[in-house]
Amino acid sequence: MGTVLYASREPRGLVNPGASDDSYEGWTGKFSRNSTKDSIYAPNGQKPVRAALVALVRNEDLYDMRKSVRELEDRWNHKYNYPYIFLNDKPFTEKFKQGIRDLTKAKVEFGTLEEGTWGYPAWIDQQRAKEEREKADYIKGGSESYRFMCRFQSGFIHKHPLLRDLEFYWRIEPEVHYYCDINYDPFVYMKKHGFKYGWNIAPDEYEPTVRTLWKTTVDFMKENPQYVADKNILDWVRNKDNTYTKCHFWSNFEIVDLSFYRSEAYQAYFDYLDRAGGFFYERWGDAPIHSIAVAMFLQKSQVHYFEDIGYYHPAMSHCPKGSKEGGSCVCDPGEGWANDFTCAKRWRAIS
Ligand SMILES: Nc1nc2c(ncn2[C@@H]2O[C@H](COP(=O)(O)OP(=O)(O)OP(=O)(O)O)[C@@H](O)[C@H]2O)c(=O)[nH]1
Ligand SMILES: [Mg+2]
Repeated sequence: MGTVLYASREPRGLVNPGASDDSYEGWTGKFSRNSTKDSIYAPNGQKPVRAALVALVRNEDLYDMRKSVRELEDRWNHKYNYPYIFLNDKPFTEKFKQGIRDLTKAKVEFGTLEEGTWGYPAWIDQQRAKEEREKADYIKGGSESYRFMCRFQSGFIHKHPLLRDLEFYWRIEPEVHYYCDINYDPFVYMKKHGFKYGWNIAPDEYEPTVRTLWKTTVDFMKENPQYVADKNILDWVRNKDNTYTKCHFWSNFEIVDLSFYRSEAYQAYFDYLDRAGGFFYERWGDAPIHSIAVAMFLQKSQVHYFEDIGYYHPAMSHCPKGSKEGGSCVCDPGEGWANDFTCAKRWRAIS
């Protein structure tokens, strides 16, 4: 066994139901299960957690998505064979489906979005939305489809029929990298520890995209105090003077107990935001929305920082501490220190 860098925080010998020969040894350890044959992790076997890797994606993202799937398979899923679910606002082409299926022996499902989950709700003033887009001189500011995407990922993805039976999802995106081997089952890890939300990189949001998100959230909390957890994590998103820190978990990587998004509290919050119109009059992202919901409705002990997972999404990366010695990682330990970001430090500082 190699050096176990996270021994104090990570479980040793995590036992999966029905898989007593599968022991967790941290990302530097070896996968000690002897054979996948007939095990719960066989491609068509029932997994210990009802979970899937899920992406909303366009047909034209095929090659960037293939890169992500290839790495996920090589670094992790070839041993675990969790299913994939791909969703699209347009029907997937045969080329897309085959291009993904060629990369994995796990089950892969493809779905299109349900009516009403992509586009404008009736109360949005589309003329005003258009004018706001034309003024928005920030990244993706002029994009209408990006806003549909953020609204869908905030309020509807967990309700899609293909996800209905899932307990957990791991969100994936095109063009990301998984730098290190992952030698355990993060779904089992989350479930065993009662974690509802798992994250990896936490930057701060660009203010012009969320001008009134915090004010709207404060109004929501005033009107719905019953939903706010007693031992919440609001200090991560709220400064002492009640302004917004803009800290958010980067949702292009997130592992989530979907009962959290399906909860009455989360639904009420999404509905409130949707009514306020900021998906269209500003450019509210699903990342700050998920994150504020985590801060309001969960306790710190229900949220896991996957510091051990080396990860890159265009613009930012996280290279785990000790990755040089770890052997399997390909990131440069001198770069990608997202865990030194202000919001990651703030996370560690709050109780
Ligand atoms: N089907 C579909 N998927 C989309 C659309 N827009 C974005 N997506 C997907 O939604 C996810 C997030 O979109 P991205 O464009 O990656 O947004 P981002 O991560 O904020 O920005 P990037 O820096 O460009 O990656 C990705 O998986 C995209 O493939 C769309 O119009 N249709
Ligand atoms: Mg992206």
